[in-house]
Amino acid sequence: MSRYNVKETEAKWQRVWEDRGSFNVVEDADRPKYYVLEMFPYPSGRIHMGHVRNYTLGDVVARFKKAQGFNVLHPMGWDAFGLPAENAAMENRVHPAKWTHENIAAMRDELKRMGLSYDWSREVATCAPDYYKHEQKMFLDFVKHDLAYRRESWVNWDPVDQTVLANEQVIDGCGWRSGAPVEKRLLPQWFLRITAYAQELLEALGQLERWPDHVRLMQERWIGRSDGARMRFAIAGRDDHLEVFTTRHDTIFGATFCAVSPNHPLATALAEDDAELAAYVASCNRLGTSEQAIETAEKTGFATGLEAVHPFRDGVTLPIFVANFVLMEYGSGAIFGCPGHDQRDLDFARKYGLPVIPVVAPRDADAATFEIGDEAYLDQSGVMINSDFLDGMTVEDAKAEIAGRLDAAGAGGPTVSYRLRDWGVSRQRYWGCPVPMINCGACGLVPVPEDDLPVELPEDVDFDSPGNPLARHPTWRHVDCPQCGAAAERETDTFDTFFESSWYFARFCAPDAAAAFTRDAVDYWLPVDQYIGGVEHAVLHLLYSRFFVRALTQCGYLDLDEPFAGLLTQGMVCHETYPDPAGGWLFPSEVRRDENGDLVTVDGGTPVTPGRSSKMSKSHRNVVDPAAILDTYGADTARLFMLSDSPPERDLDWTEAGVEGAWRYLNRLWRMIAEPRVTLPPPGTKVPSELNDDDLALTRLIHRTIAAVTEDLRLFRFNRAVARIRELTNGLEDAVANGTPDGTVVRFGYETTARLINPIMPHLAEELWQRLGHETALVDTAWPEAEAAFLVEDTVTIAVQVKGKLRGTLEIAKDTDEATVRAAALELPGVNRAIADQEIRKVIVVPNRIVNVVV
Ligand code: ANZ
Ligand code: ZN
Repeated sequence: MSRYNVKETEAKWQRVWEDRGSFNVVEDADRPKYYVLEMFPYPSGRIHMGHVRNYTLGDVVARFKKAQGFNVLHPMGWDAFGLPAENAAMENRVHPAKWTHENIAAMRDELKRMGLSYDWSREVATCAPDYYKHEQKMFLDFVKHDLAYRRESWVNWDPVDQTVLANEQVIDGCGWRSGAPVEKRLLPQWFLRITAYAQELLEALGQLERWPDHVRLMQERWIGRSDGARMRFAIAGRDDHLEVFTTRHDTIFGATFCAVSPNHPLATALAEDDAELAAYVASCNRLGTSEQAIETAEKTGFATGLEAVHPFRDGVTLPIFVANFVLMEYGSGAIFGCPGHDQRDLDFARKYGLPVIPVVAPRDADAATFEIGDEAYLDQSGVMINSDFLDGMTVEDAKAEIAGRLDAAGAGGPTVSYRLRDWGVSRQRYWGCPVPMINCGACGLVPVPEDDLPVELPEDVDFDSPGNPLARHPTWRHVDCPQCGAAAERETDTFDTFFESSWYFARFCAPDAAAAFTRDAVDYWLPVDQYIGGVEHAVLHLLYSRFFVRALTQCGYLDLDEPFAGLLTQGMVCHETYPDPAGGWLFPSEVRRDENGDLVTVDGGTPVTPGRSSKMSKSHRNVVDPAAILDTYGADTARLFMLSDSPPERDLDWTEAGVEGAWRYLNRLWRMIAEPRVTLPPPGTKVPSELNDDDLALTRLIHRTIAAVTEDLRLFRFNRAVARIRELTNGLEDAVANGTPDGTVVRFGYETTARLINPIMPHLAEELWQRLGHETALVDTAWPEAEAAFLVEDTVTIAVQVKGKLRGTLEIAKDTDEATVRAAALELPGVNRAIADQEIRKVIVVPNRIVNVVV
């Protein structure tokens, strides 16, 4: 018996595919296109199991669609800018470019060993000037179209990494990488005007039918549309007013205070002459701007001494506070507080001794005695009370009434606010795309002329001191102003790396084009038909990309509605954890099973009690290195295991036993087909039209498997597809072991198996196909098709009723004639008993379904 030589076989087929350029594609108007894309990786140095799962899923889709006749674009590249390269530079004294390129080379090798069907000729790395120069031009176009701008802005400042953090990079008030408490700073920052598309980004979610609901919901929440009203309060004794945003204008008669954000212009102005207020504002600003930081902090306020004039109650004024819970970047940065109907306002009112006036009461409550205790009354189904002309109205009607009156008085009116903010893209780091702008003392901000692009990163930088190496570089930033020729300085900020990943999918359509995109190519390939990646990108990356296709369409680069027509978010790869008896955690490779099957440490043999399974992570050490799996079992086993255990959206538990199971199955297939126990007729021999019962049943099983696997793959039910193929394997093995099946049927079964496993285990499939005597590689062979004639169910189950009551069932050949069905039904013992000696008046036969005997 020859053994299946995984290493040689996998390397051999990878060479064949590469030599033939099997996965290199060009536009072809005569064939339907299919663009499948996995989220490209950050070149950290090694691929991890999350990558293996992600790329395996994509590869199955790509190979399946290719076999089905689609012109499949399946590219791969590198999201190559970012902080880790700079940190490596600081820790290991290696240049970020060198570190990145070495990592890319190592990871590319690993991906190639997985046998992934990429068109490697399209590989891009976002850190290449040839890539980022297009992004610099896009940015200049965004500036021209008012989609990019600079303004002073409060930012989250990480004092250790010396950089601005996006709100989502602040976790529990600390920097996501450094863990240091985040501070607030006011800095000039570049922004992309994503808010210009807030409504469109929200509405278009409805058309993304092939996106998971939970991702659409997350985006909807992130955009956060609120329908409310603007309301203007005069400030008593001053020629000035305060504008607030509210979604509960119905409660205006319950307002007992107003509050502004610590960074509201009013607070800033007052703080100039009020040291105590200035100190309060400064203490708020130390907190960080993230909503989470603000939400978890204790709610405090500072009474300004100013009073706001109630717009509907004569002679009533409300104290104006500066309060730490009012966000400058939402609504208008100011609110009116209604303690009766907002918990936060209630807590605030109790703390500062402010009145609480209920203005909405349950329908059955007595308006005169209804009171608010420790909990605000949030229900909006009650009636208005204590509210003058609103009394007795529903909340909804009261809102409309107030909005109308505000509008008529020129004091506000209905408005919409979004939680979505403009996207701050400035980062004070070296390893990113330079912002192509120049600061001139005379001309102000001057764009770098397009002919001077790209603005390349200098290579000679030092990482010995914290902060931005670009700002410290002795010469790089000094340039002549392109407008007036005077000495000027370059912008030293670089872009957020989400900038590069917002358009890479379009660059893959023509990665060598002189311009960012080739219109014919993007028009042909886009949108991406199927995008696959982790749910951690459900909001930012996907929303930014959706914004980008709109912005790029507006600037004339593309003509596209949405970047990704279909989205699959894969679950995590998990593994048991192993607490180290000596403290900390053990790697799976550091434990083994002893003679009794108990877990012990590899050195020492100390017993280990396994902990819960959780996402593979360095901190828990519950990681398995894909390279080791590829060395031991090869790519096909890893791929098979990734697919067979759970549906792609679910988490998957990586177990040694599971991998071994996959390995055994692979070898079983090899033995069954490469060393057949029956003599197979030559390839191309047809299955005869007359078959005995056993051969007919086997033929049917083969066709049914083709149909089912095709449907499962279409719907990404990969685990079910694997289960079906395994059933076919069992059927084929049984037939050969226990009978004398026709050789043509067996060949048909083996060939079908090879073709069906091809997207999953492509190396083994090619090898088996070749052993079966085929000269054309499987990669160039069409997907098998089931013949409808073999799919029909051969028997049906018919219910037999007497006077409407079920008395028995009949297993009978499908489409049996009525007389036969009737006779068989009347012979059933249960039916006989029910009829007894009554007279049969009628027998109704519904073909293939039911028989009803009327007595
Ligand atoms: C008065 C009021 C009375 C409110 C009441 C609520 C209940 P959503 O639904 O999330 O949009 N608000 C407005 N601007 C704010 C800001 N910049 N920072 C903090 N809070 C702000 O929330 C809208 C509500 O949040 C608004 O409605 C406002 O308080 C508050 F019984 O106005 B409301
Ligand atoms: Zn100038």
